[in-house]
Amino acid sequence: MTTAQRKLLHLFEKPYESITQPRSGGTFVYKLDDEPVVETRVGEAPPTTVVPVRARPDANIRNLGSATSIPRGVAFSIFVKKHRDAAKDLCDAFMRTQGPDDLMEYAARVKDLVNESLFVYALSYTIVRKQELRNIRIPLLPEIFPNQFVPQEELLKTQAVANRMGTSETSPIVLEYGPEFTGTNIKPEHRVSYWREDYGFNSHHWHWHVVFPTGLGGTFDRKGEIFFYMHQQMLARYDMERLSVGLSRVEKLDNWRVVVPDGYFSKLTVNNTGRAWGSRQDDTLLKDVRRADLGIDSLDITDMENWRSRLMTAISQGFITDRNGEKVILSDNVTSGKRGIDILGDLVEADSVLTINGAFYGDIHNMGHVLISLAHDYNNAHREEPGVMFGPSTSARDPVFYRWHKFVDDIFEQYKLTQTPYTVEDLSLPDVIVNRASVIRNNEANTLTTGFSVREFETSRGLDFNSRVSMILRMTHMDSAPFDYHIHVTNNHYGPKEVTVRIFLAPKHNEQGLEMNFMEQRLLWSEMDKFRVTLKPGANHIVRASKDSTITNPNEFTFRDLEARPDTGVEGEEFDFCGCGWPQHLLLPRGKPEGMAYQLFYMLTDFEKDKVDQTEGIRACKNAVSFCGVLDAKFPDSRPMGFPFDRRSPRLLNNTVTSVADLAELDNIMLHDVTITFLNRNVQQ
Ligand code: CUO
Repeated sequence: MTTAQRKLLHLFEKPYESITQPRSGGTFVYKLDDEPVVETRVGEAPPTTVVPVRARPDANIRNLGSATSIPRGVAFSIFVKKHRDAAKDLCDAFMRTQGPDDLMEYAARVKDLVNESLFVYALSYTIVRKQELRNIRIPLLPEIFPNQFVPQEELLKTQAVANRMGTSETSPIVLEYGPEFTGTNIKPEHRVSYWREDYGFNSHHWHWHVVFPTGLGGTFDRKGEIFFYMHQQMLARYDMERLSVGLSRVEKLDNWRVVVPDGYFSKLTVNNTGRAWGSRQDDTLLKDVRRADLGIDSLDITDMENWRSRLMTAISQGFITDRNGEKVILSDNVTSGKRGIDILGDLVEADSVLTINGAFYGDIHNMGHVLISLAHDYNNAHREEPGVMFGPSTSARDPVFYRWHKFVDDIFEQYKLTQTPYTVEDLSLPDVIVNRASVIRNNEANTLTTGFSVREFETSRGLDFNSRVSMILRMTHMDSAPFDYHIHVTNNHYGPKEVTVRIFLAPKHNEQGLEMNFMEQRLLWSEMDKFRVTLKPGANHIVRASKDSTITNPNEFTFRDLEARPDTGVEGEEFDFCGCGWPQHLLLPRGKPEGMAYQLFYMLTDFEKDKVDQTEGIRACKNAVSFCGVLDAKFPDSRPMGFPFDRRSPRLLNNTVTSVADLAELDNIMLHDVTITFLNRNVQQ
């Protein structure tokens, strides 16, 4: 019997080809009962798995609402309202199905009617959100859309090799790619392309936007706040990479009337026909956008400036104005209702369903992506596709993404600076003392290493080309050697004490080689892990493996992994799986060949204060809760995201904290130096 996983899995395969085409090297076919079976191509194995798909009178254009309004073959983006509306209609239709077979049949019937990227987005969204599909996994994005990760020129080379192969040859065709990507070091910005163009990082960003969709409705806990926090952490980590290659921290893009100095040429294609993403020359001026063909009738830079000034007015006044003209106070010190940062996140992102007053505060973040992505052809004079900034699967490749998000983050930071600094009470944990802490790798303390590893994907899954042999993309990417945290703690309580352990990493020095004060270093602290421990009375030795980090997702599945996967019930590990998160291989920043100084910060807080009341039976996500939350449940930490670095320096016993070392004077906090050395060789474990 064909498993539910396989029945849904192959809907992700060959997104640009007809549903009737054989998949998985010709061994799998969706057989539409009103269509003949398509012959497999010369040399392919005959289908061994034929999945019947009944006619569905409900799966037609009339029932799909606006889902068919985005043409096939063009770029799709949830940053555009018209595209979001199409996504909502398709997601709603998929969500109305009952169980995997029903979804498979419905989706198979509509697949060739809707835009390919929209289809994959909506199917992924449905699998993520539907309770009964918790045991279904989504394959890695580079296998679904290799064109969004590797230039088509490279992919065509492998197809040419396949075409020349004799019928008796069986070994796979291998394409090596990375870590040198789209440009040369003539442009300093390309020094960090190994990170910006990382497959796992871009897959994570796409997946995050599937888990937290814009404007699709649904219930989410602290969605606006997590939008702020996850993107703030992307920036913190990007800045760590920049410092490690001798670049200064990213600067916000807040003047939209002067040229954008850095261009970007992705060399990627929007689909498999060779239609290229637009590119941006160095020193391009942004322009008012007139692209009705993309669903953007009119977007003026003046609109953006108005929205910005309204947002900044709201932050400085401490309240926003809702649609009825009523004041809504912005404060993070609330005991019920939404925090100010959460309201602001919904407003800035902007989520058209959750935003309190979209008509007044606008759509600044989404439209910034659009404005930048269309600077090269703002009025469709050249019939060019948008640039990669257009959508979440590709935008973070472009250096301007970080400049844009730095601007977005600055709005949030302006707000955060209005909040009362944390007090000793907020920060301390009486009778718990962190005596010492360290990280250990190969019996060595506080010396960590990074380098490269290789990951293989089958690009033949996503290409409109059936090859007898597998076409493998061997992608070289950054990686780090695993390590353990060791934390020695004394619990002076009479009984056991439940605590949350929070671990952050930041570079020790700024661009000038100087140690940073608290406020300068504040935005560089990158969350590494956050977990709960029960301390026994007296001495405790906590050991935590880096691979267990709660920001990362160690589960990346290829088509091949999922084909081999048995069908399982929705219980135990299956139920607790929450496949979203930062790529494990980018947990550590690169560091320098000669070693680079970082600091690790450990803070223990009272779990009684941190915990939130959850309804019974929620998933216990082991991974990635810090960036992805827990679906259908409350975010499992009551503190503001980014705590304790999300506000200005606290005062401790009448002394203002000037550096993080001052904060580490508290017994429940520990700070230590760590050196990260980039070895420039394979560190695969
Ligand atoms: Cu993730 Cu702008 O929100 O890219």
